[in-house]
Amino acid sequence: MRGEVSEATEQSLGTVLAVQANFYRVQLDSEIEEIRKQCVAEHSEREESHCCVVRVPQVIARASVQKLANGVFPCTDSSVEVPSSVKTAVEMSSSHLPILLCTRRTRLKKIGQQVMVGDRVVVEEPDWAGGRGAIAEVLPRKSELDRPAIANVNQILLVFAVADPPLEPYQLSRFLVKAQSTDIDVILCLNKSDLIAKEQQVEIHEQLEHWGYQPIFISVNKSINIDQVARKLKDKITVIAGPSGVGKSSLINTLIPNANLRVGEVSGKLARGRHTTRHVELFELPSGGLLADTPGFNQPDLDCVPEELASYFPEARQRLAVDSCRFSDCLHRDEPECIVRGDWERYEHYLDFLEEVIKRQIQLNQQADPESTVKVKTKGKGKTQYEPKLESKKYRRSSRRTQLQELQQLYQDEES
Ligand SMILES: Nc1nc2c(ncn2[C@@H]2O[C@H](COP(=O)(O)OP(=O)(O)O)[C@@H](O)[C@H]2O)c(=O)[nH]1
Ligand SMILES: [Mg+2]
Ligand SMILES: [Zn+2]
Repeated sequence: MRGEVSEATEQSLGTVLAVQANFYRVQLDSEIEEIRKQCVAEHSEREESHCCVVRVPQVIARASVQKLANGVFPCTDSSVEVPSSVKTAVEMSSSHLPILLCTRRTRLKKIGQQVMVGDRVVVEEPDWAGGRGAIAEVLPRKSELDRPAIANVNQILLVFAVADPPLEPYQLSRFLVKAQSTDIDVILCLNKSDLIAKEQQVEIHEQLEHWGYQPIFISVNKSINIDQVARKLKDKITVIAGPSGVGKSSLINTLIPNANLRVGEVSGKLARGRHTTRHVELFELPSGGLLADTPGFNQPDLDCVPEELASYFPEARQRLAVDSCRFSDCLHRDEPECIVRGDWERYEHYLDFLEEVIKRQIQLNQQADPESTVKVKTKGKGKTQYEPKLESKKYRRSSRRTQLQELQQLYQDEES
């Protein structure tokens, strides 16, 4: 993406790593050397020792510390007030890319433009000295996941264990279907391969090949095939998913030594709690690329429409690619001349999941009656969505709080 950065207007492109209060941690695309030069130019009249207090995360690649040591690099003497809950240190990522703590331009707030983790953004007026910047624009998203809320994810790394906890085909199937329904590429990793015999591994491999997948057998403990996984993650945004206890945190800690995730922690219950905000963060892989954890969900909800379910099974997709059922809206149960129904291993899973998504749709339809608070909205590709109904504006009196907020906004706009 280098070259897109316009020097004249002092704009840089970057990726949002985390959202904390009203601040966004943005990793810039440009490398340290380019920015260092700029920093030297800006601060040449000042004493090096006064100008720059190099503050880097405790664990950082040695090479980049040395690079920083002989240069003039970020100092932290900015006058911008930052809440103490927000990290203020100017950070350098392990991949040598600078990170700025950014605010969102008022213009973006006005047009209701949200900034998500994973968003590609234009950062204006970077203040290299203070490590701050302002997000002026959000580039169009290539994809958008909602749980976790991350934009532009390239792939899902699905992690299961071959033992401890035992590999449950039905649960694996559910995660695979859920992942496939996002339209994002899926990589399947089977951890703890140190716990089973080679013959057992071959057996599982064959089974999953029939499902249409090529699993990578790994062991975090014995460092088996970790390099292979690392290569697949290079320069991509990856979300890691899977049930708890399979070794996701262990894997992230191995791939990113400064992530320091707690191993053996059951985060499922807390993360599902109503009032706990789910903290989403992209961790930087030392050789480039970003990785996010999804704190425990063991039973992902299947929320697709019944007609689409079959397309999330490679086995069914294969059949549908070469032939078609008699009815175009076939749900592949007991319809005549159905080419999907058959003796493939996961057909039973398909039927179970189908029942589940049909039940869910009936529930939604019932809610969609005139008395209810949701309305049906038809989207592109014939998709049906249900959205909360809003009362028409003219009958709604704005609350005092809203009035106050509008006033405050007015003042802020005046100031900026
Ligand atoms: N035998 C074995 N145990 C592992 C391996 N990787 C992780 N574990 C153990 O599995 C347990 C759960 O790991 P954790 O990373 O917390 O799993 P998470 O819930 O998916 O994040 C811990 O006790 C780890 O030490 C492995 O490759 N082999
Ligand atoms: Mg974990
Ligand atoms: Zn059919």
